[in-house]
Amino acid sequence: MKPLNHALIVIDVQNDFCPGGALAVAGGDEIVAPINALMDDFGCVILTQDWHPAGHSSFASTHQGLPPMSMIDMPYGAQVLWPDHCIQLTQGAAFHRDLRTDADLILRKGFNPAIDSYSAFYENDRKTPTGLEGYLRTRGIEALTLVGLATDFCVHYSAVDAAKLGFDVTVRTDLCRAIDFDGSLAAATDAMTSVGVNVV
Ligand code: VGL
Ligand code: ZN
Repeated sequence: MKPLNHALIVIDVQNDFCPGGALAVAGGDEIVAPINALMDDFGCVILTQDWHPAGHSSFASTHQGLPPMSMIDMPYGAQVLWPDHCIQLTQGAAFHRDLRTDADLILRKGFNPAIDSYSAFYENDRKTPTGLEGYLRTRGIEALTLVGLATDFCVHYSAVDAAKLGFDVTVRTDLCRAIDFDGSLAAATDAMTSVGVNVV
Protein backbone atom coordinates (compact mmCIF):
# COMPACT_ATOMS: atom_id res chain seq x y z
CA MET A 1 0.00 0.00 0.00
CA LYS A 2 2.76 2.46 0.85
CA PRO A 3 5.46 2.06 -1.80
CA LEU A 4 8.79 3.13 -0.33
CA ASN A 5 10.08 4.39 -3.68
CA HIS A 6 7.35 7.04 -4.05
CA ALA A 7 7.48 10.31 -2.11
CA LEU A 8 4.86 13.00 -1.53
CA ILE A 9 6.38 16.49 -1.70
CA VAL A 10 4.24 19.24 -0.15
CA ILE A 11 5.40 22.59 -1.46
CA ASP A 12 5.29 25.76 0.67
CA VAL A 13 1.96 25.42 2.52
CA GLN A 14 2.87 28.43 4.65
CA ASN A 15 0.85 31.27 6.17
CA ASP A 16 2.14 33.91 3.76
CA PHE A 17 0.77 31.92 0.80
CA CYS A 18 -2.64 31.43 2.44
CA PRO A 19 -5.52 33.94 2.66
CA GLY A 20 -4.44 36.81 4.94
CA GLY A 21 -0.75 36.26 4.15
CA ALA A 22 1.73 38.59 2.48
CA LEU A 23 1.62 36.76 -0.86
CA ALA A 24 -1.77 35.13 -0.50
CA VAL A 25 -2.82 32.52 -3.05
CA ALA A 26 -6.61 32.32 -3.44
CA GLY A 27 -7.90 29.13 -1.83
CA GLY A 28 -4.46 28.23 -0.48
CA ASP A 29 -5.96 27.03 2.79
CA GLU A 30 -8.52 24.74 1.08
CA ILE A 31 -5.87 22.18 0.22
CA VAL A 32 -4.59 21.62 3.78
CA ALA A 33 -7.08 18.98 4.96
CA PRO A 34 -6.95 16.82 1.80
CA ILE A 35 -3.13 17.02 1.76
CA ASN A 36 -3.05 15.84 5.38
CA ALA A 37 -5.22 12.86 4.43
CA LEU A 38 -3.04 12.05 1.40
CA MET A 39 0.07 11.81 3.61
CA ASP A 40 -1.21 8.47 4.93
CA ASP A 41 -0.78 6.93 1.47
CA PHE A 42 2.98 7.61 1.21
CA GLY A 43 6.00 5.94 2.77
CA CYS A 44 7.96 9.18 2.48
CA VAL A 45 6.57 12.68 3.02
CA ILE A 46 8.66 15.82 2.47
CA LEU A 47 7.61 19.40 3.21
CA THR A 48 9.30 22.41 1.65
CA GLN A 49 9.44 25.80 3.34
CA ASP A 50 10.18 29.08 1.55
CA TRP A 51 12.71 30.63 3.93
CA HIS A 52 14.04 34.09 3.08
CA PRO A 53 16.29 36.35 5.13
CA ALA A 54 14.96 39.92 5.65
CA GLY A 55 16.04 42.14 2.74
CA HIS A 56 16.09 39.21 0.30
CA SER A 57 16.94 40.13 -3.30
CA SER A 58 13.55 38.80 -4.53
CA PHE A 59 11.68 41.39 -2.44
CA ALA A 60 10.52 44.57 -4.23
CA SER A 61 11.26 46.48 -1.00
CA THR A 62 14.96 45.72 -1.46
CA HIS A 63 15.04 47.59 -4.81
CA GLN A 64 14.22 51.25 -4.48
CA GLY A 65 11.40 52.46 -6.73
CA LEU A 66 10.35 49.05 -8.02
CA PRO A 67 6.83 47.85 -7.11
CA PRO A 68 5.82 44.31 -6.18
CA MET A 69 5.16 42.09 -9.21
CA SER A 70 7.55 44.09 -11.43
CA MET A 71 10.48 42.33 -13.11
CA ILE A 72 14.20 42.82 -12.59
CA ASP A 73 17.29 41.44 -14.29
CA MET A 74 19.43 39.52 -11.83
CA PRO A 75 22.91 38.19 -12.69
CA TYR A 76 21.19 34.80 -13.14
CA GLY A 77 18.31 36.07 -15.30
CA ALA A 78 14.85 37.63 -15.03
CA GLN A 79 13.25 37.66 -11.58
CA VAL A 80 9.78 38.69 -10.38
CA LEU A 81 9.93 41.10 -7.43
CA TRP A 82 7.60 39.88 -4.70
CA PRO A 83 6.10 41.50 -1.64
CA ASP A 84 8.16 40.64 1.47
CA HIS A 85 7.14 37.08 2.38
CA CYS A 86 8.25 33.98 4.28
CA ILE A 87 10.89 35.80 6.32
CA GLN A 88 12.81 33.34 8.48
CA LEU A 89 11.30 32.72 11.94
CA THR A 90 8.21 34.90 11.32
CA GLN A 91 4.60 33.70 11.53
CA GLY A 92 4.33 34.23 7.77
CA ALA A 93 7.01 31.65 7.18
CA ALA A 94 5.39 29.11 9.50
CA PHE A 95 3.39 26.27 8.04
CA HIS A 96 -0.39 26.64 8.01
CA ARG A 97 -1.45 25.78 11.56
CA ASP A 98 -3.47 22.77 10.46
CA LEU A 99 -0.85 21.24 8.16
CA ARG A 100 0.56 17.95 9.43
CA THR A 101 4.28 18.38 10.03
CA ASP A 102 5.08 14.78 10.97
CA ALA A 103 7.08 14.54 7.74
CA ASP A 104 10.37 12.70 7.13
CA LEU A 105 12.13 15.84 5.90
CA ILE A 106 11.52 19.59 5.95
CA LEU A 107 13.56 21.24 3.22
CA ARG A 108 14.13 24.98 3.43
CA LYS A 109 14.94 27.02 0.32
CA GLY A 110 15.44 30.64 -0.69
CA PHE A 111 17.85 31.35 2.20
CA ASN A 112 20.61 32.61 -0.12
CA PRO A 113 20.19 36.43 0.01
CA ALA A 114 21.28 36.90 -3.61
CA ILE A 115 19.35 34.10 -5.33
CA ASP A 116 15.67 33.17 -5.19
CA SER A 117 14.71 29.49 -5.17
CA TYR A 118 11.35 28.46 -6.57
CA SER A 119 12.39 24.87 -7.15
CA ALA A 120 12.99 22.38 -4.35
CA PHE A 121 15.95 21.07 -6.40
CA TYR A 122 17.86 24.11 -7.71
CA GLU A 123 18.02 27.80 -6.88
CA ASN A 124 16.92 30.25 -9.56
CA ASP A 125 20.43 30.38 -11.06
CA ARG A 126 19.32 26.89 -12.19
CA LYS A 127 22.62 25.38 -11.01
CA THR A 128 22.99 25.66 -7.21
CA PRO A 129 21.54 22.41 -5.81
CA THR A 130 19.45 22.30 -2.63
CA GLY A 131 20.54 18.72 -1.86
CA LEU A 132 17.06 17.23 -2.32
CA GLU A 133 18.10 15.11 -5.30
CA GLY A 134 20.77 13.35 -3.23
CA TYR A 135 18.32 12.76 -0.37
CA LEU A 136 15.78 11.15 -2.69
CA ARG A 137 18.31 9.04 -4.58
CA THR A 138 20.02 7.72 -1.48
CA ARG A 139 16.60 6.67 -0.17
CA GLY A 140 15.86 4.85 -3.44
CA ILE A 141 12.94 7.11 -4.34
CA GLU A 142 12.05 7.13 -8.04
CA ALA A 143 8.53 8.60 -8.19
CA LEU A 144 7.21 11.87 -6.79
CA THR A 145 3.75 13.33 -6.27
CA LEU A 146 3.74 17.10 -5.84
CA VAL A 147 1.05 19.22 -4.18
CA GLY A 148 1.00 22.69 -2.61
CA LEU A 149 1.61 26.36 -3.40
CA ALA A 150 1.91 27.90 -5.80
CA THR A 151 1.11 25.78 -8.87
CA ASP A 152 2.69 28.25 -11.29
CA PHE A 153 5.89 29.01 -9.35
CA CYS A 154 7.33 26.66 -6.76
CA VAL A 155 5.30 23.58 -7.74
CA HIS A 156 6.00 24.22 -11.43
CA TYR A 157 9.77 24.70 -11.08
CA SER A 158 10.10 21.74 -8.72
CA ALA A 159 8.14 19.45 -11.04
CA VAL A 160 10.13 20.45 -14.13
CA ASP A 161 13.47 19.96 -12.38
CA ALA A 162 12.38 16.61 -10.97
CA ALA A 163 11.27 15.36 -14.39
CA LYS A 164 14.54 16.53 -15.97
CA LEU A 165 16.44 14.67 -13.25
CA GLY A 166 14.64 11.47 -14.28
CA PHE A 167 12.01 11.13 -11.56
CA ASP A 168 8.51 9.97 -12.48
CA VAL A 169 6.52 13.09 -11.53
CA THR A 170 2.81 13.68 -10.93
CA VAL A 171 1.32 17.06 -10.01
CA ARG A 172 -2.11 16.86 -8.36
CA THR A 173 -3.60 20.17 -9.47
CA ASP A 174 -6.65 19.61 -7.27
CA LEU A 175 -4.26 19.88 -4.31
CA CYS A 176 -2.45 22.96 -5.61
CA ARG A 177 -3.50 26.60 -5.98
CA ALA A 178 -2.00 29.21 -8.34
CA ILE A 179 -0.93 32.86 -8.21
CA ASP A 180 -1.82 33.09 -11.95
CA PHE A 181 0.02 36.33 -12.68
CA ASP A 182 0.36 37.45 -16.30
CA GLY A 183 -0.44 34.06 -17.86
CA SER A 184 1.86 32.19 -15.50
CA LEU A 185 -0.52 29.29 -14.86
CA ALA A 186 -1.00 28.41 -18.54
CA ALA A 187 2.75 28.76 -19.17
CA ALA A 188 3.52 26.54 -16.17
CA THR A 189 1.09 23.85 -17.30
CA ASP A 190 2.68 23.84 -20.78
CA ALA A 191 6.19 23.69 -19.34
CA MET A 192 5.38 20.81 -17.01
CA THR A 193 3.55 18.83 -19.68
CA SER A 194 6.36 19.31 -22.23
CA VAL A 195 8.96 17.66 -19.97
CA GLY A 196 6.70 14.69 -19.20
CA VAL A 197 5.17 15.67 -15.85
CA ASN A 198 1.78 14.01 -15.32
CA VAL A 199 -0.45 17.02 -14.62
CA VAL A 200 -3.68 15.57 -13.23
C1 VGL B 1 6.69 31.14 -4.24
C2 VGL B 1 6.87 33.23 -5.16
C3 VGL B 1 7.90 33.54 -4.31
C4 VGL B 1 5.98 29.83 -4.23
C5 VGL B 1 7.73 31.44 -3.39
O1 VGL B 1 6.03 29.12 -3.20
O2 VGL B 1 5.36 29.49 -5.27
N1 VGL B 1 6.28 32.04 -5.13
N2 VGL B 1 8.33 32.64 -3.41
ZN1 ZN C 1 9.70 33.21 -1.93
